[in-house]
Amino acid sequence: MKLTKKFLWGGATAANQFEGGYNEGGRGLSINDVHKGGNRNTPRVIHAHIHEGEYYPSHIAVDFYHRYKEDIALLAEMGFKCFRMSISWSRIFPRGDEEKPNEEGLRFYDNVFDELLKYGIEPVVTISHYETPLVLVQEYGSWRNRKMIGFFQNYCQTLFRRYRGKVKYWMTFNEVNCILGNANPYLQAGINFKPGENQIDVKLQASHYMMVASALAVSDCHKIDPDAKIGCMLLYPTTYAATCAPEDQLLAREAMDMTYYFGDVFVRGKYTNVCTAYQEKTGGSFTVEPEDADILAAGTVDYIGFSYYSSRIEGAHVTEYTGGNMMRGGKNPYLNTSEWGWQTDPIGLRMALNNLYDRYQIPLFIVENGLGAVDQVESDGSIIDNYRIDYLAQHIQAFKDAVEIDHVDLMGYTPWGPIDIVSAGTGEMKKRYGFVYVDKDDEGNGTLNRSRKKSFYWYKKVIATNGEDLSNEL
Ligand code: BGP
Repeated sequence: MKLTKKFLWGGATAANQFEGGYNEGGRGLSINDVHKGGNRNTPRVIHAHIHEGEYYPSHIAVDFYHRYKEDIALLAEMGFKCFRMSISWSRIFPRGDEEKPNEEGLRFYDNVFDELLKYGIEPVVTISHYETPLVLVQEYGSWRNRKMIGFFQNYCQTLFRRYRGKVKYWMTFNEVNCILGNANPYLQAGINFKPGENQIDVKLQASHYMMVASALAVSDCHKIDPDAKIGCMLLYPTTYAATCAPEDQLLAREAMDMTYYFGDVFVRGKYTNVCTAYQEKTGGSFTVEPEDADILAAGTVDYIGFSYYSSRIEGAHVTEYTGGNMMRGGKNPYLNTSEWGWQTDPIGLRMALNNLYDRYQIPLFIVENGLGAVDQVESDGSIIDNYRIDYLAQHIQAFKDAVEIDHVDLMGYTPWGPIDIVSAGTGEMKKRYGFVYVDKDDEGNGTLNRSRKKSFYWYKKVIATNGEDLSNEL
């Protein structure tokens, strides 16, 4: 099997890290607008409101809001077949609980989709990528509250009706499985734990409401636009046992339960034994309404979108841990790490594709992958990012192997941040993933001008040859 001509080559972004224009066009605030920047060693701090004089990376981000035409022209120049982006929920519903949407917000995305389609680039849209409207968090407690299902459903129906025929690929919640693994699932679920709260109950309840909301979105999407496809989005942390001790094998298998907890419900439409066993093990409890089982069963996804950056190990004697933003694990002595401590493991991507396809047998879409690195601008303005080319070439080879040798059904590949954007984990700018450099630093200074890196020309060649020529020769 070869990659087909329909293979969706592209790149991926999220509004909160890319778009900016945080107080323009009638937009309301989202959870990320009060999320300060940090760095490798200093975690990002969450404020209750905007503090005058403080720098918040999402406010301007890299200003796609005003520069979308220039940016899309650059994507088109690379030959993109698709572009993954997210819609800022509070641009469409500024508070989140209104009945009627903000027309100016809807119009902005019409303009973006029209611009993409002008070049034959398919929009791939995440409905909620790390930015719940702030009012829903502060007045309703976010996904602790069942009312969120109705607000989300209204938001989704609005999008499906408005963009019917323009958007053929949707995804519901970004990396939703990180709710269970994260100490504080602020980005995924708008939840910042209160003192004394039963955290596992809250996590299971929020997960349940989000799974019901996601299933309703799938059913509504199919009804409103039968030609569109809608998937879930999971972070996939390929996990190896630290040793061949059977106990370590068991621990490695169990470490994946938090991911399959969501995958099973999204794809199979019910809580499987993995899910009920996990609930029992954690001792958590949550409320389910009688209609929920039917909703979950009816709203199963068309494909699985997933992010893959690195793998991890699990076992009884793991003592050293890796870097990572949403999920961490044991350090693998056979792998090299990035400047942020993320392990590079292309074979782990081939494993991820095989594991997911074996288990679910529905099409897969790699919607995030890449290397966050510091780039050096040379005196002539060029940026020679061979490290990024190496990383991506190895991962592309790995997924080609999964398709060509293992016969996995893969729809496309959208590496993270094709144009440099703000880091979700640290809020930094200097952690760059792009083919296009953006002149901005960690304090928000810079012209925001765009320039092409060496990888820009390399990725253009990769797309033009449908992944046949991965060499670093240009
Ligand atoms: C994923 C998120 C993205 C993105 C990416 C890279 O977890 O879905 O939003 O940012 O990781 O991580 P970071 O930005 O922390 O380097």
